[in-house]
Amino acid sequence: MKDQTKILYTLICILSLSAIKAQNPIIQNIFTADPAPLVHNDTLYLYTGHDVATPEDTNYKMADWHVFSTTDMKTWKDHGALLSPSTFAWATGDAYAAQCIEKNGKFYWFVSTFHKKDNVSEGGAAIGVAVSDSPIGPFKDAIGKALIINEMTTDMKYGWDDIDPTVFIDDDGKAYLFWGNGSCKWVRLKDNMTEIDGAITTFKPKNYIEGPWVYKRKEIYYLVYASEGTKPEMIEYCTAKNPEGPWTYQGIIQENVQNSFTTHPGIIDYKGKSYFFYHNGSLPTGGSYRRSICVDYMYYNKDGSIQKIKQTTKGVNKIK
Ligand code: FUB
Repeated sequence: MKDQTKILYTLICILSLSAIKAQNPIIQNIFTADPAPLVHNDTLYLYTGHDVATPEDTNYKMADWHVFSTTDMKTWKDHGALLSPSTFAWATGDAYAAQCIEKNGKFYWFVSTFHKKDNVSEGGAAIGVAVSDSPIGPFKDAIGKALIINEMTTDMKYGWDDIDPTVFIDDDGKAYLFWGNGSCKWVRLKDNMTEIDGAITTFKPKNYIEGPWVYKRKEIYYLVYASEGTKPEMIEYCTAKNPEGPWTYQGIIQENVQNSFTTHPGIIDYKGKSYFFYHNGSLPTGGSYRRSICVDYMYYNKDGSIQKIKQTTKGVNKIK
């Protein structure tokens, strides 16, 4: 290559890589976890959890759920804390993983938090749903009670297995709720998105821990989840020809992340590219309870299998 061509080639490489590499973690003003992307009207909205634990804390402290948006995958607008467990009169405790999905012009934000001990539940993790006419709220409790309570599933003998909801609407309009720690559970949702329709099914994909994300691409259904990995979590996946299964294990798509025991997938196509959102603990003073959301490109092989994610987090010097 001539010198000038070499310089031009190097410049093109630097520019194309910096688009995403430069910004991981993408949110640097607060600690965020459990990313859930949604595309609406050419804008990508990112629904997140919010870690407020101190560096000394040894468990989660998650105050509320935030929304960010972008139209260029580089600049992120912070819409603030648009929902918290206090929105739900029946809830108490932390704002665990959540996902917002649109149906017929309404936005349904499925959240995991904890149920008060009362005449409905003995307590434990529960799933609620908030609704709004806009992706950025205002959101209110859609049903005034939890959609899923701990007592509805009994295969896991602890109280925090009913977490991490993901909702998928198939091409025929049928909606499915998947969730769970320790085992993956699913149930059909009625057209109103606020009632379950039928019995809950429980199953255990290979190495499954939590954080399911279900979607369809080119006739293949994908179930991506946080897995046992080498104990800090990894991300593995299954595929199926039907959202009701059976699911076939396909392998690992993301290895351990920097400085966090958990990680959590959020997958979406936007403006012709596929994106993989996840969290790690790479901000200064970060860690397993002070996490940060990152995004990297996702690539599929011709047969629909997913290539390993190349994590481009570099870490930053200070929380901005
Ligand atoms: O953020 C709290 C919990 O950690 C989530 O519900 C899990 O998926 C894990 O990320």
